[in-house]
Amino acid sequence: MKIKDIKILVTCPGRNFVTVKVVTDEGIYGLGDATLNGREMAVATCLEEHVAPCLIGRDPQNIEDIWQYLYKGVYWRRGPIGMAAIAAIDMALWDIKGKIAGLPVYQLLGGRSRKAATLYAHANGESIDETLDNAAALMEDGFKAIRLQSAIPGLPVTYGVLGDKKDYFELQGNRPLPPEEEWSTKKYFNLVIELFERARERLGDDIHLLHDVHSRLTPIEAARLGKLLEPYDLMFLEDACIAENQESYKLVRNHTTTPLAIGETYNSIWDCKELIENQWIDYIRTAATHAGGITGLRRIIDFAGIHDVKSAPHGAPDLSPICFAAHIHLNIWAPNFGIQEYVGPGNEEMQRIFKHNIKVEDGMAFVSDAPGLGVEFDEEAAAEFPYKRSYLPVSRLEDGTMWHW
Ligand code: KDG
Ligand code: MG
Repeated sequence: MKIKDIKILVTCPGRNFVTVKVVTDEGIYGLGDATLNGREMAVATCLEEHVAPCLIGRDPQNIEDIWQYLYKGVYWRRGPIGMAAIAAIDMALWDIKGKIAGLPVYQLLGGRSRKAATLYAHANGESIDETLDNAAALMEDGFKAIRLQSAIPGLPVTYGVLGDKKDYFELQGNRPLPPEEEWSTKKYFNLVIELFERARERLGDDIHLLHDVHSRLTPIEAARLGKLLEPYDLMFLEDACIAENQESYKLVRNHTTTPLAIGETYNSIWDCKELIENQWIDYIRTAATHAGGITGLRRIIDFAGIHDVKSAPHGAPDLSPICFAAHIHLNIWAPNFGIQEYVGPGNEEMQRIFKHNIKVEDGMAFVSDAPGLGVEFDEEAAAEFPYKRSYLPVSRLEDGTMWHW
């Protein structure tokens, strides 16, 4: 079997997605997700110009060798663009292998460790009341774990709470240049403690609660927040501070027993090696799309497992349903799976383009038994929604200083 063609398909059904289709000379094809929010065309060009031409004629069954060829064989190792390109090819090759074997990918990984993957949903709001109303509705829908984010009083807009009331999947197309947002740690602290205090009063003690800081704190501020949130028993506090200096988390860890999660921007095992081997974190949030695909993420999950760190893959709307499917296969297999982030099935246009039958019931995702990843991509429908340049916002302190993303 040989790789005959590699198509790179960019579409914007509300937000941009980069999809790779690897076609073989025997008619079997595989799909992969290469979406890198705000840098979509950089990955698409990398694939088109620098990756695809090197793979034509190779045997798609040699997943490991192709992974190593694209990783070790390149002078410029790692980095989000190169690793997203490797990721998409890798996912497509696992998809092909599953189709050849007539088996779903989780069976190729080693089979089931659980019946389904527990999900955490998002409750966002312009006020604490609105956030808690949304959380209560998600509990009614059967979710057992919910991330709470609420707008910060006194700031014009708060990232991640859908201030413009748009749907998650329609946040793009209206941002041809990066919008600028303000951040105040002082105002945030007042809000976040009250949010969790009132959440426990209203939602009770049985529900798992989570929160994403989006890296806006310094290590000592993160340590203080973790400590102040201890009475509210979070499942985890995510991205409490940046960990370019991985030892920052030693400081946070030494001050709090609130579990810590990080990793959604990481593109290789090296970005989290010290965090994991020193047990400074509890959950690793790396995504298959951004860390070298199923092969890359499987390696991180196994490494995490021997250090009692659980997986909690990133599941934001800028990861396509192909990535979601790859995560569900990994989650069903991984002995140290923790929880999967989930923001819903996507808008109507997305559901027309990406078809799969992963069932979400009672706050859990049930894997599809279709061979491979179990996702179909409608190229004609995708062509109706061309790429639109779009950016995430940037963050500045109230005096104008650029701040951590
Ligand atoms: O591309 C950025 C988003 O994926 C990110 O803002 C979402 O932090 C996020 C999360 O935890 O889903
Ligand atoms: Mg996050």
